[in-house]
Amino acid sequence: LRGGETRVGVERMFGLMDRFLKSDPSSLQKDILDHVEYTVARSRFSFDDFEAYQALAHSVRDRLIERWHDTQLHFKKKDPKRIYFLSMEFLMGRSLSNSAINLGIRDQYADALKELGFEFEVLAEQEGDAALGNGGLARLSACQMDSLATMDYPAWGYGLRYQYGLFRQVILDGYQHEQPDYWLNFGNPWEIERVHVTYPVKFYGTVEDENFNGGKRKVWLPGETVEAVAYDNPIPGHGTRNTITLRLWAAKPSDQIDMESYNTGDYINAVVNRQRAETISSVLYPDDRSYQGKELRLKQQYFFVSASLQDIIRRFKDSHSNFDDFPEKVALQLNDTHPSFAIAEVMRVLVDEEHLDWNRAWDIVCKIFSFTTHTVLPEGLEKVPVDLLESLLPRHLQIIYDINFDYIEELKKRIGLDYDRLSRMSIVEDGAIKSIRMANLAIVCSHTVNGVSRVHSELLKTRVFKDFYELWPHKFDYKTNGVTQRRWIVVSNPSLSALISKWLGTEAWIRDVDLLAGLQEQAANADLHEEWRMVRKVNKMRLAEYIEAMSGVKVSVSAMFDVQIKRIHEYKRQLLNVLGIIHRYDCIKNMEKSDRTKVVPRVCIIGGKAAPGYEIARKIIKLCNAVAEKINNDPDVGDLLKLVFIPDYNVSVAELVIPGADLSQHISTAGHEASGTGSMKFLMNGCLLLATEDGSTVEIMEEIGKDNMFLFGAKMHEVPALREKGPTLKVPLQFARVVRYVM
Ligand code: F58
Repeated sequence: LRGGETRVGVERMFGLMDRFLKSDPSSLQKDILDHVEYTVARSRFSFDDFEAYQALAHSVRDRLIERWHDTQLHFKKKDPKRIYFLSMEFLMGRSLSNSAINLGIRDQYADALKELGFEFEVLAEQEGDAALGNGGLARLSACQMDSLATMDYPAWGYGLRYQYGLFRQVILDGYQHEQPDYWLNFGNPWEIERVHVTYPVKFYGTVEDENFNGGKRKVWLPGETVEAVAYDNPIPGHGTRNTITLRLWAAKPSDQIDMESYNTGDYINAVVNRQRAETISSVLYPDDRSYQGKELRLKQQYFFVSASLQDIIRRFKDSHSNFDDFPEKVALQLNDTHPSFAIAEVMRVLVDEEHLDWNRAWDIVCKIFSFTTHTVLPEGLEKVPVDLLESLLPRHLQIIYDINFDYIEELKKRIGLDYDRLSRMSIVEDGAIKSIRMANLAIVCSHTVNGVSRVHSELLKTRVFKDFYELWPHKFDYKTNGVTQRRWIVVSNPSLSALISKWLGTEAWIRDVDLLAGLQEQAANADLHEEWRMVRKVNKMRLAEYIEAMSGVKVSVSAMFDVQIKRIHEYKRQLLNVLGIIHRYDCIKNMEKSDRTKVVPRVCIIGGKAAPGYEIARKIIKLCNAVAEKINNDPDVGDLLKLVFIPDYNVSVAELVIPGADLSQHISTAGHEASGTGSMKFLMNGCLLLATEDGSTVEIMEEIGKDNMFLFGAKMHEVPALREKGPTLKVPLQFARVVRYVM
């Protein structure tokens, strides 16, 4: 796709040489003003920042659409094997800067806007975050989409278009309060509603036996149908015309009318019932360690899986008639267990609808799925109660039972009648609540099982999925997580981006991150150090302003900014960080005045959301705010120590905080963080890491050298003995009361 290959083909095909939109400043200005007038419906002589943002976004979107169409045409013609990335969560954040930069026309837009009296950055701030995800897993999905586009892959992302994204966090009296994130309130110029790309998704009902070809076959008679409508989000690559699609599904009432209710005159109730369908895609579940028994969550999973597969199969059938070719054209990546019903759904479609025999369908299924897991904890693995599945998806339950039957028979041949192991490895868990182990289903049917760091993969092999590893060692692999430098340097730290390009003498690192290593040659260059220091200083000033605006705390930019931003979790140990801050405060208080000059002034910054039902995490937030209140109001300590809790941590806040950080903390208890990706974002912004040997930090340590980071804490093999020993920490008296009160 690079070098305009697609464009040339398309131009020749349609003779559309002059059709494409121009991107010189005056064409852009005309374009923006036209959108002000005709899209936003405001006078071109009077519009505010938000309206200017809307017009600008539509103008960028027009250019995205051109490339997007070219890409679709190109791939339709070439018919390559496509990657389908199925994920319940995508944390895209804002789109304007990212899109304009990837299209290579950000500066042209900035110039065009300047003459109109607007600043590009100011307009970019008008955009709200698309927060359709919880944390690392969801942001990884977003980074992956950017990289797939940039690397010219024919990829599609599939997910859910939640009307309410992750809750907004408001801090009142130090406590977290959750507010709904109705992010579509002001419209979303980055999506295109596809009113004609809709599929029926069915639930409930019964399964009947039907005569077929002299034998019997199963027929599912569903009890409810909901319509899935596609919303397409074009994702542009950088330095290529490849623009891929993130297709998110929204639930709409089906066109099929419940005639009975209408005929019995219960018109109002019939309409209200139809409206209920929309609840399926209405709200993102906030991170919860257990969704057991949550029917809506299950409905969401199947809803997006069923719609996505209908779409994928339709695309395949457009140019193929034999399903044996399916694995040559389709790769399905399961982002954690959440989309695992896709396995049973493909079997159902192939066997019940396409009438393939079971073994042929199974053979196909085993070639198309790959599974990535993002957790370390066995208790984090999803289980679905059989009762619930039986009522919601009766045919799928039968299929899962059948898969399990064949698999256990096969397993007996391989491992003998070791009933303990057979029972551990079974897809069906017999217990007080009989359930389906989604991870087991995913492993059995996938040809690769990916961990997200080397350590994580080792844990999968030796603990979490040990039985499976011993059976199928070839399936287990890992791809250590990464982040896109386009979002985490170019978009969020433009001055550093310019500095890097200047010193490397090229912008090629924006597509190929390995080229950053070229800076090593300049490692001792004092001019580079000075320029970098200036960049950091300006970013710190920007962050200091934000901190003051959000929390009223004035911080000194000459202090060290020590940052821990991530979801609040016991294993991530924000609590340990706060205890460390209390200790630091205590030391300063007890120090001789003359010794205080040796203390490096420090601003500790903590940010993150707690799952609404996670009491301890909520209390950690309260503790943090209570300690901040005490320290920040102690004039005796002044600028030597400050603590700030940044509310409503999200992608945009991260983009602001990371470039201004001097030190960042990644101090999870060793053996608990599957990978961690925040560390990579800080690192590529030149920030020092204070980290435990956990997840991807082990590989980071090998890459940058132990001497270039602050390693901290117990190693994985030391943790069990420490747990056994119990706590040894002493909290200074003056805080013991605060900690006891809050915790
Ligand atoms: C995270 N998982 C891991 N899960 O904790 C982190 O180590 C890793 O770097 C990252 O995935 C990417 O691989 C994570 O974010 C979730 O948010 C789940 C979403 C669904 C509900 C339960 C939490």
